[in-house]
Amino acid sequence: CSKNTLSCKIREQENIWVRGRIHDIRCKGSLAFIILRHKIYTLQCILDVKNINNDKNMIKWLNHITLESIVDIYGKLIKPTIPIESTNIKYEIHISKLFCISKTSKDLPFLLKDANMKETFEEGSIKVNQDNRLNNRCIDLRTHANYSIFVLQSQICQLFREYLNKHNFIEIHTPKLLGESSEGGATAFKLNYFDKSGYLAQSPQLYKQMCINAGFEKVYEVAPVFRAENSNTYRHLCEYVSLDIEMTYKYDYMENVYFYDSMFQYIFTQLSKLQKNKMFINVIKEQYPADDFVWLDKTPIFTYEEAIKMLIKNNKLNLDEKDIFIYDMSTDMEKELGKIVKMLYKTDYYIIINFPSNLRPFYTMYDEQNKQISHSYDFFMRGEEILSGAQRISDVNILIDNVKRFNLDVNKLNFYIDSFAYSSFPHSGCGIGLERVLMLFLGLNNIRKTSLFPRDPKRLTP
Ligand code: ATP
Ligand code: AMO
Repeated sequence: CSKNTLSCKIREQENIWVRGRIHDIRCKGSLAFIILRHKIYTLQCILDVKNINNDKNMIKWLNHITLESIVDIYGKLIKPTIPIESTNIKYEIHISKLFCISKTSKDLPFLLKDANMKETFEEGSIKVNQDNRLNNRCIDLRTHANYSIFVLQSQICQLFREYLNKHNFIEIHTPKLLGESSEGGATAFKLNYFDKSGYLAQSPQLYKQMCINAGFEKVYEVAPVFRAENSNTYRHLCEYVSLDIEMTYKYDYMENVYFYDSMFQYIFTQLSKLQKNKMFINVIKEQYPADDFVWLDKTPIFTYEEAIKMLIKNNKLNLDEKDIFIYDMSTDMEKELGKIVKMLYKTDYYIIINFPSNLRPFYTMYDEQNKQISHSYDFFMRGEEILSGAQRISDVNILIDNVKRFNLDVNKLNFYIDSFAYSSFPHSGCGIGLERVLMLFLGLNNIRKTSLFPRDPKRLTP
């Protein structure tokens, strides 16, 4: 194996070369103790002037070397005779040569050992506040937890692609510069597009459906979407990565709901059962302790009506049953429901179907027996929405009626509506917030922790 990283497997007493950052350094007499860090690994390296021709200048030089500088260290790998207390260090290197290959030339905004500290609810446990971290995200991303978070984020995308590719989906890339907003005007970012105005895509909704109308049958996309959510909540971003699916069905849209569910079952299982992922999850939990995410082999599915009745029965909501379909479940109520489901079913993951039609977007199909009810669904993790979707209206006349009912301009949506006029397969789809899935899987308290360079109303850099 390559010997230039801290993660390679090497034998004791072997001469090795490692490259990493100086995490910490302590000079004492003729000895220097360096903690070298790379990704999630740390290694103690000891410099004893006896091993370098008694050259004390080396210790003087080391006293001036700045934290986070990158060094190459050559030496022998030794198992310490006395365990190094309160660390997970199992080996150390006795240094024979050391070269600085990139020096930190600016004062650090915070120390990495502080940024790596465990965060609990106890006062004073947060050594580096979130703004300081995000203002200096490039340094913040060096922590063990952050490295692990983004390895897992990459894993989720890979598993999502893997599952869908296995089922013969096509990966598509829809435009992000649009002439018309895809989810209604309120949360669309407007922009100048030469002599016209345009919008940043809030979702690939209209385009993924047009791909179905083109006959693609099953499509998915992994791409950023933009929402002008002018509120600084812990779970909304102005730009997030949307995992979108659109697919046809044979008889009933519920076929697709079961398919999305089996995809999540696959993602959760691979995320938590694979040994390499377990290691990253443990590293994250060391910094951000949280209960394990639990789910059942058979996911509970409730109708909106059943969900509201559960809240009423458990005295969380005071509502007349006749008003269920004019009631919009708030985020707080969703969380209460999450607690009830956890108590009764011992799961953090469940599905709600059949939301009131008036709460869903214009392209959502309603139940022909009862138009108040829509053929829609949301998936929840720890009481919070991670997926939203529905059977789509595929009849062009119903679609035009609905566009009008939502006070939208038919002319501006003609490019989309026309694709239905030339016939449309029955289909449904969903959008999934990648950062939300990861935040809730890990039980983190803020979506900014799972966004590489988060965008919120106050933050456009770095
Ligand atoms: P989701 O993104 O989960 O689909 P949404 O975009 O539909 O949610 P709402 O359901 O309207 O958003 O709101 C979800 C939650 O976000 C609210 O219950 C509230 O906690 C928070 N929120 C939304 N808008 C604001 C706001 N303007 N100020 C503060 N909090 C807000
Ligand atoms: P919706 O608007 O509900 O549906 O979004 C789908 C999922 O995206 C995530 N999400 C967000 N994540 C971070 N920051 C935000 N501001 C934010 N807003 C939404 C949530 C949510 O469940 N076109 C439909 C999907 C479809 O029907 O196919 C849509 O975009 O996890």
